[in-house]
This record gives sequence, C-alpha cells and structure tokens, in this order.
Amino acid sequence: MARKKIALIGGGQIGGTLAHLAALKEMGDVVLFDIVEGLPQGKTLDLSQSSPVEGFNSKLKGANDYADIAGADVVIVTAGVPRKPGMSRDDLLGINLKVMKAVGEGIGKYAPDAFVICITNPLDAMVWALQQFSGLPTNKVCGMAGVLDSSRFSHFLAEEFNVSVQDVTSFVLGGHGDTMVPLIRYSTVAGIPVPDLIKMGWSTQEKIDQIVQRTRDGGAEIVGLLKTGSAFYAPATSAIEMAESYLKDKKRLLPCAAFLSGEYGLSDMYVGVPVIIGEGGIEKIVEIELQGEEKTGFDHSVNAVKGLMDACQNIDSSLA
Ligand code: A3D
Repeated sequence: MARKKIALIGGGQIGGTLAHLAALKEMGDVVLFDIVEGLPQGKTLDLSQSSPVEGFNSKLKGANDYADIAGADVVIVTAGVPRKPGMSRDDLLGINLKVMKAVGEGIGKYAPDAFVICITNPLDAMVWALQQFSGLPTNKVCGMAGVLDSSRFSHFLAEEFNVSVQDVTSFVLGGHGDTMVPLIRYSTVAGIPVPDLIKMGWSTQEKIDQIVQRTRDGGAEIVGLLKTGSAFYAPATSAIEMAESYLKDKKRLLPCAAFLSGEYGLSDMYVGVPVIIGEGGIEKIVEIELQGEEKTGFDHSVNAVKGLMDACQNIDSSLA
C-alpha cells in the first residue's frame, strides 16, 4: 500500500509544527513547501534527523517547486504572513489574497485530488478565495478555525471547572475573528451542559462570559505575548485532527469553515459550521438550530465574513 502524502504549503511556524506532528504520527510522507529557499529544506532535514530517536519512518522533503506536491492526499496551507501586535486578522487580507492565488494555482495544477485545509488568515475569506483559485470541488476545500477556537474554549472551561480537558466538549461557530460564536448551550463536561453547571454552582454566568470573551481574544492574547508572530502549536494540532479524520475516514464531527449551499440560509460562502469529515472530504454540513443571541451572533459574524469577501472582490475581480 502506497504511503499517504501530506503537502504543507508554508514552512513557517505552523508549517514546521505541522511537519513535526505529521511525521510523529506517521500520517504519511511530508513535503514542506515555501518560497524561501533553504527554509523548508533546513526544517525537514532537522526533523528527519529526529526520526531515529523518535522511531518514525515518514520521509520529509523541503521544496520550492510546486511539482514536488504532485499527488498529495492532503494539502495544508499556512502560506502568507501572520499578525503582529496591533494588527487585526483582516489587515492581512491584501497580502495574503495574492499568496492564495499562487498557492491555489499550484494546488490546482499538481494536487487536484487532495483534501485541502486552509489556515491562512483572514481565514473565512482566504479559504473562499483559495477554493476558487484552485478550482477544486468545494467539499474538498475547507478552513481550520473552529477546532482551534473550540479547543481554546475547552481549555479555559477545564481550568474553570477544575476537570480534565478530556471531559470537556465545546463548540465555537461563525467566522474566525472577533465575531466568533462560542455556543455555551452545546458546551458540556461529560455531557452536562455549561448552563446546568452554572445552576449547580460550579461557576457563575459572569465567569463564563469572561471565558467567552477570552476565547474570542485567544489569538490576540498570544500575539500580544509573542510580539513577533501568532499562535502555532494549537493551530497545527487542530489542522492535523481534521487531516486525520479525512485520511482515516473517521467521520469526526468538527466545527470547520465549510462552503455553504443553502445551509443556515446562506450560499456561496465559507463560514464556521459543524461538519462531518470523512474520505469524501466535507461529507455533511450539520445544521443545528441557533437560538436568540446565538443566531444574532452568528448573523453578525456572517456579515463580517461577507465584508471581507467584498474586500477580496475589490482587489481581485476574478473572484465570483
Ligand atoms: P509564518 O511563520 O510567517 O509562516 C508563513 C510562511 O509562509 C513563511 O515561511 C513564508 O515564507 C511563507 N510564504 C509566504 N508567501 C508564500 C507563498 N506565496 N508561497 C508559499 N509560502 C509562502 O506564519 P505562521 O505559520 O505563524 O502563520 C501562517 C498563517 O496562519 C498566517 O496567515 C496566520 O495569520 C494564520 N493563522 C491562522 C490561525 C487560524 O486559526 C485560522 C491561527 C494562527 C495563525
């Protein structure tokens, strides 16, 4: 049986971490692509030299030529620039849109059968542009944000309740940005919803509201601390979880930026919703009923994403 091939476009902080995780988990052979000469080659050589100690057999290759990603089963895109302190994700739009064009064309030419996960910000607009530039089917192109946002939310909830992170399930929908929508009602500790835990005296509404805000600001908090870049360990882990669900046909139900065709009353756009990922890519979009503030928050988030899509269209008229 041929080994799976994982192509990582962008060999920076997240790309390097993705390569490390994919190799440690022996998900397949890894190609790390970047436009900077030497960077992906240096990182993959370093990682390969850890394989005798770790005992993994994945082969790693650094590349500056798209031909090297040929036949990839999964492509994870982090190419572009990350935020610096004071920058919003949206400030990255103009620069990263040009990058998506080059990357999308490269994927379309050399890896048209791949399952593509975009991480580059501003996420929901970039994955939408990437899908169009690549020409790949919409069920094979998605964006990673909800898994990370939910993981951040779960981490804070586990700390608040003093329980294992393993028992916390949480849900964050909407666009990846300040308007993301953490769903408290669907967030649980071993099946007990957070509102019930508040009633049981485990926490207060005020504290949960603070956690929701901290989750929304989760990326900015790390940018503020690092000063020279943005989060990379948890974003990489989150994308690997999505890739594994595809490669192993796990059918995980995960919040991802997915292309909507009528679901949630929306069409022709990407936004964070619960989906099932299996061998068919995005196999199903799960429509949950949003109530009250959840619905208002989701609509607000959708409008923010639409604003970014309009800005993309103003820059590149080939985007439909
Ligand atoms: P960084 O360490 O700067 O790596 C980006 C890499 O992309 C660099 O090595 C660049 O050389 C490379 N690059 C630039 N242009 C091209 C190109 N045209 N083709 C190929 N490679 C190119 O950034 P990072 O890894 O920290 O972050 C990457 C992206 O992920 C940024 O846009 C971040 O904002 C974004 N990000 C998203 C999330 C989400 O949850 C969605 C979280 C964290 C970061």
